[in-house]
Amino acid sequence: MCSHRPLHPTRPAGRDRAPVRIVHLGLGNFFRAHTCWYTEHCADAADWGIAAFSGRTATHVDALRTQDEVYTLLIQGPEPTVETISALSAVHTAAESDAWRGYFASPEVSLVTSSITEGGYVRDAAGNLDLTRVAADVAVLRADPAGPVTSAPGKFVAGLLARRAAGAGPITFLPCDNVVSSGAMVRTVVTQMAAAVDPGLVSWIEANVGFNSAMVDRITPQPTPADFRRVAELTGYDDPAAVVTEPFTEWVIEGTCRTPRPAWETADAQFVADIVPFEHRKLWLLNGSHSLLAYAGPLRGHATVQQAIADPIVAGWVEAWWDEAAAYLPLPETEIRAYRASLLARFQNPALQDVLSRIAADGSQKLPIRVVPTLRADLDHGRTPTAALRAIAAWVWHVRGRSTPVNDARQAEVVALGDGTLDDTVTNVLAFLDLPGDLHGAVAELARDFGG
Ligand code: CS2
Repeated sequence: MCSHRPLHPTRPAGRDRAPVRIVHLGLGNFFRAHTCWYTEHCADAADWGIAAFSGRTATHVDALRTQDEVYTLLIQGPEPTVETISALSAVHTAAESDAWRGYFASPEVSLVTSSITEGGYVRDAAGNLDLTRVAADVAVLRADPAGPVTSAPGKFVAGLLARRAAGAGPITFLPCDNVVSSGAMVRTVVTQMAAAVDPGLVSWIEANVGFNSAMVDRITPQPTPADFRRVAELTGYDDPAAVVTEPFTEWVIEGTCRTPRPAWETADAQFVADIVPFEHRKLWLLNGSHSLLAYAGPLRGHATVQQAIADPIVAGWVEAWWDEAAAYLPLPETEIRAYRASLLARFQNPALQDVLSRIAADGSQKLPIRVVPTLRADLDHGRTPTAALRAIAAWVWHVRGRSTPVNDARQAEVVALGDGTLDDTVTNVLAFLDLPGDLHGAVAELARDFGG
């Protein structure tokens, strides 16, 4: 008897590859749980295909090509459910630069989305493009606009050079990362990269390129072997490109896009005039507590968000952080209460195992936007920001190598912060985060409270 078990997911009937009108950088799990999910579910999905490029590696590209670019999304709610996502029309490795420029040169392509993490935009501490780290790409593009580049700003500018040369018209950037004012941020790095490569491109960008900010939210851990097994049980096939996520999802986009976009509002994305309250609510309450958990949790022996939040001491630290940060959110008390309750339930989701090392990565990029704003606001109001300082104190141990290994966009500098005594590290960390040195005593005491 031969088995009819399919080997992998296949494109569902009626979901042929849609024409590519979105080019995306960063083929990670979050993108496939979030942006692809919204594009899959919008009313005009048949008109909007995504061509996605992996940022650095070729992860998932081969698997996705084998299975018509479709993959399984495992949604871990009270009951697990699976969906086949078919919004990808093409996938490419980071090295396929001709294909990248080809999409930009196509007038059909209207949007550039990205999910490349905070560090992917290659900014310095002041938020400008770090020209020293993109110098090689600048040199390549000056010599040859079709030359191979590796940084995201380099790729964006290579794409725009191709678009200008092809006369393909306006285009819109819509970044999907956890940063503040993401549209303005990308405008800055793209414009600064353009100025370094070809100053004439700057005015072309001003005239032709839109940049929208967005707040994105869907907790998307690394899939575990048990998740892959669950996908196989529920679908009958193996899917090495499967993604695991939670039921909750949110996408809030600021303003109107300069060029056509999918009707994402039909999939419950929100379009708002002012993104800032949404960004602050998410970055401070969700991501801020995530970072606190990521650095403090391992000091109490926890490896996942779910384990850490089940520890009453850690949960108390999270609640204290939420009290502190919520004071600066211009939102009704009831809304904040409901959001906190929903966060707690999301962190407790027993079907997810969100490893803290995932969240601990890139603290240099995350703490300044997740924790430091509340810390400074408290200082300005003459209050002691104990919960924020506890997150910093936990990071002190992290950079000293006591919890999960350091993995940071500014690796060498961050590792060096851990040199010397604990007091030295506290001094280094405060200086690195541009915080007042007179916080030293409070941070050192909180660090010692963790023990060790
Ligand atoms: C996490 C986020 O990686 C991190 O630091 O805080 O990936 C978080 O899971 C998402 O922002 C949730 O939307």
